[in-house]
Amino acid sequence: MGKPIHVLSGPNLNLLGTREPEIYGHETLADVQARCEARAAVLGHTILFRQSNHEGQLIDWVQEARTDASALIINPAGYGHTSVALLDALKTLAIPIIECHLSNPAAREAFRRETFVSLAATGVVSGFGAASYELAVQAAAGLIGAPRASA
Ligand code: CA2
Repeated sequence: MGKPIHVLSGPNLNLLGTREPEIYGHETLADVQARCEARAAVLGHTILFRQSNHEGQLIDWVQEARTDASALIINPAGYGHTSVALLDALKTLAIPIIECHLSNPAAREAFRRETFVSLAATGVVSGFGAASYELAVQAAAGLIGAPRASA
């Protein structure tokens, strides 16, 4: 089997399922992880699933993905809207990058309509709740091994 697909989730997503279910759904991050692992298994891939509330930790994990991952899925949460440093790290990757959001940020407050991460992403999946992560795994699996288009 090849390298795992790395799945990163950003700040506050450890609390998923505990508030704002009308926006983010009732499932916990452990439920989301189980969905990703099941979908990846069907597609012949494995998952490394991690969450952090810390920008530097997420950047360290993005850098790790340069050598250890076949693709990167990232829900940057609030850092997507603020972190040039995360964008800079993502731009060093030569593997597919899928940006993933539970909600559809484009349909919410103006400050959520832009993410720095999108500038480095191969593609974006938003608005399908926990299924966004599964769809991102599906998309990543389809891209692994394909040459990465550059902007
Ligand atoms: O829709 C998404 O996945 C977001 O990345 C979630 C972020 C938000 O800042 C982005 O604009 C869109 C917020 C994550 C909040 O985490 C939660 C904590 C508890 C319950 C639900 C979500």
